[in-house]
Amino acid sequence: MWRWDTLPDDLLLAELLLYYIGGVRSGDGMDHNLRVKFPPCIAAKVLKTGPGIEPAKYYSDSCAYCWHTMSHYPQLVPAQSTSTVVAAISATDVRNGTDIQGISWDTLAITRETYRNTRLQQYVNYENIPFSGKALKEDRKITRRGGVFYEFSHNYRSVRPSIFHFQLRNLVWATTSYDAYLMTNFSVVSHWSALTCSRSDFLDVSGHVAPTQEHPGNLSEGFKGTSVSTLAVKDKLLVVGGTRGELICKHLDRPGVSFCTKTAEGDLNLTNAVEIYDTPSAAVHFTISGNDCAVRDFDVEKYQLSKHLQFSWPVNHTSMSPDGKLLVVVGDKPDGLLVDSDTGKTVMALNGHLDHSFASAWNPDGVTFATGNQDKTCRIWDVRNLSKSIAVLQGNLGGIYCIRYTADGQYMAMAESADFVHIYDAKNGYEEEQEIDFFGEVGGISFSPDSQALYIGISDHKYGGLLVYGLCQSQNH
Ligand SMILES: *[C@@H]1O[C@H](CO)[C@@H](O)[C@H](O)[C@H]1NC(C)=O
Ligand SMILES: *[C@@H]1O[C@H](CO)[C@@H](O)[C@H](O)[C@H]1NC(C)=O
Ligand SMILES: *[C@@H]1O[C@H](CO)[C@@H](O)[C@H](O)[C@H]1NC(C)=O
Ligand SMILES: *[C@@H]1O[C@H](CO)[C@@H](O)[C@H](O)[C@H]1NC(C)=O
Ligand SMILES: *[C@@H]1O[C@H](CO)[C@@H](O)[C@H](O)[C@H]1NC(C)=O
Ligand SMILES: CC(=O)N[C@H]1CO[C@H](CO)[C@@H](O)[C@@H]1O
Repeated sequence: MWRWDTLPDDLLLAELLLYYIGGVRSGDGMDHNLRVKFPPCIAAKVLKTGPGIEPAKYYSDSCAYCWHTMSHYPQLVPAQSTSTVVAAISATDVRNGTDIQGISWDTLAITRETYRNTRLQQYVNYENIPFSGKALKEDRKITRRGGVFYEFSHNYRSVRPSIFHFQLRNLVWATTSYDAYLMTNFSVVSHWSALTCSRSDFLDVSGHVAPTQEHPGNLSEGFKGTSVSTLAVKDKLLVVGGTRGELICKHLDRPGVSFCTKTAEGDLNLTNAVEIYDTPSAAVHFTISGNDCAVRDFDVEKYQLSKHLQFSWPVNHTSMSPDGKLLVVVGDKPDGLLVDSDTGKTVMALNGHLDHSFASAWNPDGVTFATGNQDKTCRIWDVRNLSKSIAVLQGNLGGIYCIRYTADGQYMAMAESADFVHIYDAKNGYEEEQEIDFFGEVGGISFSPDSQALYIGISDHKYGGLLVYGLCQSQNH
C-alpha cells in the first residue's frame, strides 16, 4: 500500500502514476523511462489528500488527464535548453522564420508537420461518456479553412498561464487590446500590460483574503489558500471563483477586495464559471455556476444574491442572453438547457451533444448562442427554432472548453482543450474559419472589448505563454 505523505515534493509524473495506479491496478504497460515533472498543482493536491485518505475520482481524473496530455509530449519535443528561449516573439520574428512558440524545429529530430500529425493521432481527449469524441457527427458543418481574420502579433513567453482544473478553461480575460488578466501559479491573478511588456501580481489569493468593504453576507474573516478554478473580468470588476466554493470580487480601480463569500463548502463544490453581465437597466450583475448544481446571480452594487436556481446536475457554465431573459445552462449532461432567467423554468432542452458541456456564449445579436462540449464540437443554436442546432462546428483533437464572441458579433472563437483555436465569421453564417495552431493546453481565450485583439493563454511547462493576435486591418469594418 502506498502512502501519499511519503511522496517527495518533486515527484515525477510517471512515478506518481505508478504509485497511484499501483494502489489500484498494476502492470498497465507504462513507459518507465518517461521523466516528466508532475505539475505542482496536481502534486500539491495529491499530497494534500493526506495519509490513509482514498483519492477521490476527481484526483484520479486529473491524474489520468495529465497523463493523457503530457505523456507523448516530451518524447516528441525533447527538452531545449532554456537559454535559447526568448521572452517574447514578435510578428517580425515570425516573418523571419521563428516558430510562434520558439520551438527550434531544425534542431529536433522531427518536423513540425510530423509532430502535428502524431499529436492529432495520439492526443487523448478526456471523455465522461466513452467515444463521444469519435462518433461521427453527420450534421457537422463543412467550413472553408483559409480565413485570415486575426494575425499573429506577439507571444509573451515570460507569462505563464496556469490551469487548476483540467476541464475549466476560462482563465484569460482581455480588458483592452493592451491589457489582460490571467491566472498564473494556480492562485495568482496576474495583470499583463502589452504596453510596458510587464506582468504584475494583481490579486494573490494563496494567502489570507478578507473584504475591506461591508456588505451583508460577506465573510468578514475571509479565507485562506484559495485555488482559482475560474475567473471573469469585465466592467472594471474581477470575480474569482475557487475550488471550494469561494467567491472573491475586486474592482480593478479600487484597493482591496470588495466582497468575498463561500457559496458552498467542501472539496468538490467548485465554482465552475463566472459571467459578468449588464442588465437591461444597466446594472452590473454576475452569475456563478456551481458544482453544487446551482446557478447564483449577484448584483455588484450591494453584492446581494438576487437569484438562486437549483438544477439536478452540476452546472459547468451559464450565459445570460443580452436582454437578460434567458439563461443557457450546461453541465454534466449531454443536453443543455435554455431556461427563464427569473424562474429557472426550462424553455427548451438543447438536444444534440454527446458528452458533458463546459462552455456557452451568446452572440450579442441575442438570437443565436453557442455551446461547447467534450464531444469535440460546438453547436450553434437559434432561439427562434431550437428543435435542432443550426450548425455543428468540429474541433480537431479536444473538447471545446471556451467560446467567445466579439462585441459586434462579427466573429466567434472557440478553443479546444489543446493545440487549436478556431475563429469563425459568425456574421456570415460560420462558413469561413481561421485555424490557429500551436502546441499546449489552453487556459482561456478572450477578445478585447473593442474586438481588436484576441488573447490565448497556453499553459505548458516549456512552451507556454500568452499569444496575442490582432484584427487584420483589412477586416476593420
Ligand atoms: C532574420 O534572420 C536572419 C537569419 O537567422 C538574421 O540574420 C536576421 O538578423 C534576422 N532579422 C531580424 C529582423 O530579426
Ligand atoms: C508560486 O507559488 C508558490 C507558493 O505560493 C511560491 O513559493 C512561488 O514562488 C510562486 N512562483 C512564482 C513564479 O510566483
Ligand atoms: C457541497 O455543498 C452542499 C451545500 O452546501 C453540501 O450539502 C455538500 O455536502 C457539499 N459537498 C461536498 C463534497 O462537500
Ligand atoms: C462540471 O465541472 C466540474 C469541475 O468542477 C466537474 O468536477 C464536474 O464533474 C463537471 N462535469 C464533468 C463532466 O466532469
Ligand atoms: C425548426 O427546425 C426543424 C429542423 O431544422 C424543422 O424541421 C422545422 O420545420 C422548423 N420549425 C419551424 C416552425 O420552422
Ligand atoms: C455579515 C458580515 O459578515 N459582515 C461583515 C462584512 O465585512 C465587514 C468588514 O470586514 C465586517 O465588519 C462585517 O461584519
